[in-house]
Amino acid sequence: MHRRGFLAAGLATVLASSRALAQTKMDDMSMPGMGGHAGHDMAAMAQDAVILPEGQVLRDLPMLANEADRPGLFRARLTAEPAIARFAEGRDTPILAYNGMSPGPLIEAFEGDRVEITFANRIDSEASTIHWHGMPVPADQDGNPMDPVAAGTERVYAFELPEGSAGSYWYHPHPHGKTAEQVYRGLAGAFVVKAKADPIPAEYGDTVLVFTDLRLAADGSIPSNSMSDLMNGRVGDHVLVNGQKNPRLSVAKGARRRLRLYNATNARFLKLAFDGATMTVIGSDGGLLAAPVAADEILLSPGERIELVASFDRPGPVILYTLGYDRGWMGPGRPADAGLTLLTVDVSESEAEAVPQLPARLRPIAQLAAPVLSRRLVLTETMAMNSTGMEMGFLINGKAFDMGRVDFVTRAGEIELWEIVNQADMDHPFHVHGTQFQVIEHERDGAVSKPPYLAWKDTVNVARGETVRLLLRQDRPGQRMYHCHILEHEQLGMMGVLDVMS
Ligand SMILES: [Cu+2]
Repeated sequence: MHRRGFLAAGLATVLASSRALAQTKMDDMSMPGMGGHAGHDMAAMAQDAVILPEGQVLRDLPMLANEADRPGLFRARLTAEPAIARFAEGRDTPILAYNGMSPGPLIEAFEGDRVEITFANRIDSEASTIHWHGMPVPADQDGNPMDPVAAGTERVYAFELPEGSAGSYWYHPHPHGKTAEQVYRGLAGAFVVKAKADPIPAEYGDTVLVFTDLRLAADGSIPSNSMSDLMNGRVGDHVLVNGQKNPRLSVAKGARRRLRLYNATNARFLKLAFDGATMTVIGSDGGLLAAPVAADEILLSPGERIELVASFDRPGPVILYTLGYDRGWMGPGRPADAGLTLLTVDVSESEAEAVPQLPARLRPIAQLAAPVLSRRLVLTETMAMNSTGMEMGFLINGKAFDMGRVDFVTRAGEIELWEIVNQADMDHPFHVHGTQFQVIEHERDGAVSKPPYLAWKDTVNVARGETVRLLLRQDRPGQRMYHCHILEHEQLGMMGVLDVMS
């Protein structure tokens, strides 16, 4: 590995402790040249200097090859290791990669398959794990921070994909205190579980679009988190699609495309729309909806996924772009979030061959029944001065995460109502491990609204001042995490432990 990469990794290790970071003096934020703390200033300089190429042909994510010798088994290796990427002309960028790539290879398996993935951690002197975000895997296979894979070691993650589990999942590290950094340095990948009988016409294809959020310093390196990043969550300078900036896709007029959109950024909210194509939502985090729903725009908060069918009925360039969304921002440097072009689709004048219509019904979704109990989780942010500077805290029910503490005990198979109350000044996308839940209502300023459709989800945005109620059932025993998916907020305490008893 490059010497510069070693230095970056070393600096990151020094800065890693969340307490040390949280206690960084506030005035470091506005001082350029303060090493790792000056991320935003370095980023501002970098924006002048670093230009990423646009308009390359959208690449399909390389697939993780199945090495199994029999049907029904998916067996492979994933290695997390330092690598060098080339995002900008003439600049090497030290990153962390799965099997040498970022995003990591696309994993595709089928309902009913058994999965055995050997994970090798070759990150310099840092523990890691693989968390199978949204997937119904046993607690001891889910890459919890309590189950670290030490640097230089490996382990096997093994689990079954139950019938009915088809959906757009993803994988990323979840080690204690290092999740945010390992993700923004490059570790995230998509895991698609396919249905044996899929109601979406095969003619629509199946295109995975993983959004990540890159910040590059002028020398091509990825700067460490600044104090502003820790407070607000890290927002980068370049939203990438499958690792490319504004790539191009060519389709014929009248074509329909099935798109799986992944927000794999640390903290960037993506309010998305097509200019020149229509969108129909067909799936959420946990698989297909009961029926397709037309949409003009989609808010995809960090950690969320959505499945769409896009219809390209007008020739010419069509763009997938962002609209503005105010998710709350502390201090200066709120990033411009509107008007980013993420993807350009060239729709030709020639007509596509006729394709089947979307079915009116996709799959049944049974509404979860009456809960046996309800829990209230109140999200707050605190800021306090102490002897070493300003300390930020992101809390659930007044407590910061403690790996040795169980916050809630539940029973496998019992339906619970969770009321997530956001009393903070920022939106917090709330994620629960190990299961899919159903959002039943949102409440804001006394006004209660229902979600537009019933869906299986594992991550839901809870806007500032909002209360979200959801029904949830854990089917497998063991300890499960729940947390804010702004990964810097998770790092600074907005996470808890649910112990599921059999
Ligand atoms: Cu948060």
